[in-house]
Amino acid sequence: MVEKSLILIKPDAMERGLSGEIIKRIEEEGLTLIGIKMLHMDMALAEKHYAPHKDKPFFKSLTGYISSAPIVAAVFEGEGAVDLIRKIMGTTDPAKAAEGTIRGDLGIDIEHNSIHGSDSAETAKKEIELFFQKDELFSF
Ligand code: IDP
Ligand code: MG
Repeated sequence: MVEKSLILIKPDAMERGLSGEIIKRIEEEGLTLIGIKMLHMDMALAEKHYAPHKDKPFFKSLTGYISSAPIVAAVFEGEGAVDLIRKIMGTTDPAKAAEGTIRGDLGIDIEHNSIHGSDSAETAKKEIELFFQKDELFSF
């Protein structure tokens, strides 16, 4: 199935100049970049985006972190985009993520793990609507 998925390039990656490297790794796997912007998330947007984690002990720290510096939000489209991006990202904790994955190669720790990626097609739809208007997404 052709799907869309949202990624966020997190502050730890932005601060180290890794946005191009991360986008390149996803494009190289055959997915198409159809929307991109740079923004500084405020706490309200951070709390909406991470609402599924609102009862977790790390929620306050996570929302503070994601809103601590400018980030890049991007939408990729392609066959199986959601699962493919999860695979390219690697597992949540960089210490456990495989070599060759974004988190395994570039992540710092379980919170500062360089990239967010949608975890299902339904979540992707909701997340994309939080960050992008319809006319900010393109097709080729
Ligand atoms: P995911 O990003 O791989 O989908 P989730 O479990 O959905 O992982 O967690 C969302 C984000 O919350 C993670 O990417 C990471 O930044 C942060 N996070 C997850 N678990 C922990 C933790 O145990 N301590 C601190 N931050 C965490
Ligand atoms: Mg998640």
